[in-house]
Amino acid sequence: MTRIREHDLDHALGTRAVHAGQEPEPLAGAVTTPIYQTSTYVQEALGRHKGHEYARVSNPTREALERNVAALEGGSHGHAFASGMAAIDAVLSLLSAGDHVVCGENVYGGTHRLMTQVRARLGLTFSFVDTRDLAAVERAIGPSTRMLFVETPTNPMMRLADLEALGTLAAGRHLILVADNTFATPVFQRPLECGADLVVHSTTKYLNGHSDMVGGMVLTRRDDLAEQLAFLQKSVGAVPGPFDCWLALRGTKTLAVRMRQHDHNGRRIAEWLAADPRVQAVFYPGLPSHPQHELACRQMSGFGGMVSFEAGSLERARRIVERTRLFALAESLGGVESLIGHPATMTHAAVPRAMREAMGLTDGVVRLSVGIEDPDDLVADLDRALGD
Ligand code: P1T
Repeated sequence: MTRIREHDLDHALGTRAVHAGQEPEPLAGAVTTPIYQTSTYVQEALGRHKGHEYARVSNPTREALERNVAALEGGSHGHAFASGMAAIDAVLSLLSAGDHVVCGENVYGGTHRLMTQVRARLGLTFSFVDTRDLAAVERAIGPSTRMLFVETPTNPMMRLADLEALGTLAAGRHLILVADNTFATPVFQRPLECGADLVVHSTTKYLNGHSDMVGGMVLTRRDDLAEQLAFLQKSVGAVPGPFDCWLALRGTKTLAVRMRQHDHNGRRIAEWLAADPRVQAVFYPGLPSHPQHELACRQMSGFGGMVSFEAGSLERARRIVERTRLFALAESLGGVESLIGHPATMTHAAVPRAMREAMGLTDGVVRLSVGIEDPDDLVADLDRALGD
């Protein structure tokens, strides 16, 4: 179980990003945490060792990452997993057959697939609701409900859930509130401070930031949940290798500065798209026209680089995603380079069409992961792609 040290929380977020969880390495004084590329650790005598026995259970590089991201989220414990999906699966493994989960209807397609096509077979039950609507969430809670799982902003419709209100609701009903903070990152939103019990991340995205590894994290302030997660981490074994942890740790050092540029570019592109008659609607919480803009300003300190828009039809969407040059047509998000995607056929293809359409995720929705390039170049790229 990786717990942060008191001094990991000493400083502001930008400083924590660079330093938290890491000490100069004692052997040679390397300022960068080494990659402890080992599967096991020598024991001096039976039961006597330096705190590590086997690398599925613990690894110093992994622990540095776990402490670092826990400190960024204002948590006390971090657990790293081999992917965002493995992190979410560990969270669901806290439950038992017969337990019920209330989940946001608009979550990443892979999260919906894991719940409905894997975990449901093993005895969990799920209700998918619009988590913008507190009354709908309350109505979905039944006697066997144990967990409330939300994304905010949601992927890809950029809808928000009121974390403080949900935190109060979850505490009153003894539910575990889980927030997927992949889109906002701890730079702009810290769900644990609003009452969430667990934060999950796909570290593949902004935390790593360079599109060169796959990973996931779970962060918490609760000792009881941290203990269970550590047990699951070693028992199931869906752990990341030390090199991927090292890449993610290198990524988090620049998280605060990268997010500033993602946010700057995201706002610029959202405003530009909103003013363009070729675009039917723009989904971005930083726009005053976003129906939850007021909540966004209260709950988030920035809005980031994820922007979705309605192009009008599958044909229009296809034309746009195939014509951009800087925005690469690809799954994933959160890297320094801009990506463009078509959720209905890519990230959310596993979600039934009727459910997609009910939440406005039509075949015309295009999703942008706005990178940190010069925003003038990004606008010019989109302008050309939207043209006839
Ligand atoms: O890809 P992985 O690291 O396993 O993370 C899954 C995941 C979890 N949560 C959110 C909000 C996500 O967006 C993702 C992965 N999403 C994409 C690959 C995507 O393009 O949306």
